[in-house]
Amino acid sequence: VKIFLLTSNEHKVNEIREILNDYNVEVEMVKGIKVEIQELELDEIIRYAALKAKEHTLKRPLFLEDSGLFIRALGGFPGPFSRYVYDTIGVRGVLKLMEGIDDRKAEFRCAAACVCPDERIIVNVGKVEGTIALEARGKKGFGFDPIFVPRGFNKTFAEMDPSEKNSISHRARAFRGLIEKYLEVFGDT
Ligand code: ITT
Ligand code: NA
Repeated sequence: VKIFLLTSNEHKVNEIREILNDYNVEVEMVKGIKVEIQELELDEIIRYAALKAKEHTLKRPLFLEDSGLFIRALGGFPGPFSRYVYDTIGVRGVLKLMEGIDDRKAEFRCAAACVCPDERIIVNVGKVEGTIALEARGKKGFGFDPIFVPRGFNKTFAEMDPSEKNSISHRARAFRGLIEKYLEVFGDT
């Protein structure tokens, strides 16, 4: 089975390729319009983006995702604004906001959507809990990976090989659930 993935982020493509490889699913990156409404819930953001993407491309099945880092002590910030915060104040800025804060709990969330061949939209959400490290560590991955320590580990996502990150990540959980739902209905087509 082959799917199209609408994103501008090559790191996402690499991770999703490896995640879906277990299902013998081939991934082709598509660059196009991913409309992002200002909403707080990622599943609402991605559902709207999928509706809009459906109007702009005929490539099916079309997958897309929205993800972000939600820090408890900051009321969930940067959450849906993660891309903007990463591009502006960056990892160092977030560490600065967390200075002197003992509650370092955070989670990564990913809402993934599929526009099916019959135009139906399926959404599936995944998350991984963890903490914000005291300093950035590691060079792998992307985005906020150097400051996120998943629960049960003492290394950051950026210190993990892709396969280790993929074994627990928000993105892997979102996409595994989504591809299973998809293949259940469209596996033979
Ligand atoms: P799209 O074209 O798919 O929208 P994007 O990078 O703009 O690509 P988002 O709007 O979903 O994607 O922004 C998510 C941001 O959250 C992303 O730019 C990272 O800064 C951060 N993020 C999401 N998942 C992450 C992960 O697995 N590791 C590190 N940072 C992540
Ligand atoms: Na984006």
